[in-house]
Amino acid sequence: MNERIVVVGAALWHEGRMLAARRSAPPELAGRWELPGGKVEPGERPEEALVRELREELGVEAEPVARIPGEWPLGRPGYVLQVWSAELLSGEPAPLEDHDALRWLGVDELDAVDWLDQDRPAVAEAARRPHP
Ligand code: 9L3
Ligand code: MG
Repeated sequence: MNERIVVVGAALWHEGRMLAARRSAPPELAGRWELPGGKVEPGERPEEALVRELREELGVEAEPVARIPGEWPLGRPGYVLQVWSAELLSGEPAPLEDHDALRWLGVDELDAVDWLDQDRPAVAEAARRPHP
């Protein structure tokens, strides 16, 4: 069986800046920056997974706004990254799970962090498109 695992990431915007999160695990990804998110669970819609992951990882409420066209293969076979733009509704993001630093980046600062390879094109696409 060809298992396909969708990982959702959020280009989370607030006041014109996008949130970048630095991974603390696993060791091969630690220190690299990503769009926060995670695996879609069986029976879950991707947008639901995104809301859940942002709650668990950052302690915030957020609303998915639009899918960023495209899909980026991840390192593990069968895994793909899909990205939504999202708007911060409430809460102050904190690195509660899997991250050890957060940064809000303006669109002219997006190159300031060492993104995971697969996230880099997704971040560029999200920044090019209209955002909340
Ligand atoms: N991943 C890559 N970029 C992202 C996210 C949220 C995740 N923006 C990769 C890292 C892991 C896998 O997807 O190999 C599953 O992610 P998680 O559930 O550990 O966050
Ligand atoms: Mg995650």
